[in-house]
Amino acid sequence: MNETRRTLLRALSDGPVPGPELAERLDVSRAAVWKQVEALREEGFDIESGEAGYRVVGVPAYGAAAIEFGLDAPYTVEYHERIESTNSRARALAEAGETDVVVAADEQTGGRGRLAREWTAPSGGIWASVLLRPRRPPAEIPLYTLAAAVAVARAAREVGVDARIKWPNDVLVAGDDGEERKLCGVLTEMEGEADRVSWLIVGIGVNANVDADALPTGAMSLRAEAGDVDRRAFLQSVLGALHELTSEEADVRRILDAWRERAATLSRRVRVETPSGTVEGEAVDVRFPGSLVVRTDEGDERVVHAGDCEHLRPA
Ligand code: BT5
Repeated sequence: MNETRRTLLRALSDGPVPGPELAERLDVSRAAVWKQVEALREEGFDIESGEAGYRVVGVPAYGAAAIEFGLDAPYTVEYHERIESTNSRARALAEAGETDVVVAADEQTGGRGRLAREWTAPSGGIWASVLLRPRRPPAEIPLYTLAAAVAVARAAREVGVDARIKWPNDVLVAGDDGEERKLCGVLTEMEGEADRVSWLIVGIGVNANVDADALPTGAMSLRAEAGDVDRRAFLQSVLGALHELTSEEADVRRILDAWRERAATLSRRVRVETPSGTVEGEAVDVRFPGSLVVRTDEGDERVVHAGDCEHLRPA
C-alpha cells in the first residue's frame, strides 16, 4: 500500500473530510484524491461523497486496508489470502530493513509453532505476525510473548469467550468437561546482539472462524465456542492492546499484572519441560521478564525461563 493511500485511510477514519482538504493533507491534486478513493471503493470500501466531503460508510470484512482503517496502532498491514507462514514473510521484510509491519493471512500452508513444530492454519483463522524493532535488550523480549497472549485473551473476552493464558504463550478455553483446549499460540522470533534487538517478530495464531475438526486434537476455535467473529475487529483489538502494552512509553510491569489477571497457570500444579530438565510443582508467580516461579514439593522455588508447561490435575 502506498503512503498516500495510508494517509487517506487515516484521514477518513476521523469522519468526513472535504476533497480539497484531503488534497492538501495528502499533498496531491484533487484528481489524485479521487483516484485513491476509487481504488478504495474497488477494494470494497463504501465511500459517500456529500456536502461534508468523503465519508466511509462501509469497510470490507478483512484485508490490508480494512485492518489498517481505524487501527489504534502505528502499524502498516500486508495481507495475503494464502501464504506459507506469516512469520517467514515478516522475517524476509525484517531482512529487507522494514519495521512496524503486520503480515496477516487468511490461510497458511506451512504455519510454524515453536521448536519447528507444525501449526495448522486453515482459511478463516487470524494468522498474523508483527515486525518490530524495539529499543529494549533481548532479555526483555519474553514480555512481548506475554503481552500478545494478554491481548488475545482480552479480545476473546470482548467476544464473550472466557480465555485464559497457559505459561508462557498459549491461550486456552476450558470446556464444559473441564478440559482446556488451545485457542491461540504465539511464536516469537528475534535477531539481535547481547544488548540490542535488531528485529522482533511476534507471530499470533488464533483459531477464529474455523471448524474445530479442521484442527488438531486439543484445539478449540472461536467459531465452535461463540460463533463466527469479525476478524478485522478482533485483530485490531489484539494489535491495539499489543501496542499499548509494549510501546516505548509503556510501563512493562503492567504486562505482568495483566498477565497474572488472565493466567490459567498460577496456583496450578504444573510440569515444565525445560532445556535443562523437568520441573514439577505449584506455579506461584510470573516474574520479570516473563519467567515462571514454581514451588517444588521439596519447598524450593525454581525460576523457569523457557519450556513447555503442562497443567496437571491436583496431586
Ligand atoms: C505455538 O507453538 O503455539 C506457536 C504458534 C504460532 C502460530 C502463528 S500463526 C501466525 C504466525 N506464523 C507462523 O508460521 N506461526 C505464527 P507451540 O507452543 O510449539 O505449539 C505447537 C503445537 O500446537 C503443535 O505441535 C500442535 O500440537 C498444536 N497445534 C498446531 N496447530 C494448532 C492450532 N491451530 N490450534 C491449536 N493447537 C495447534
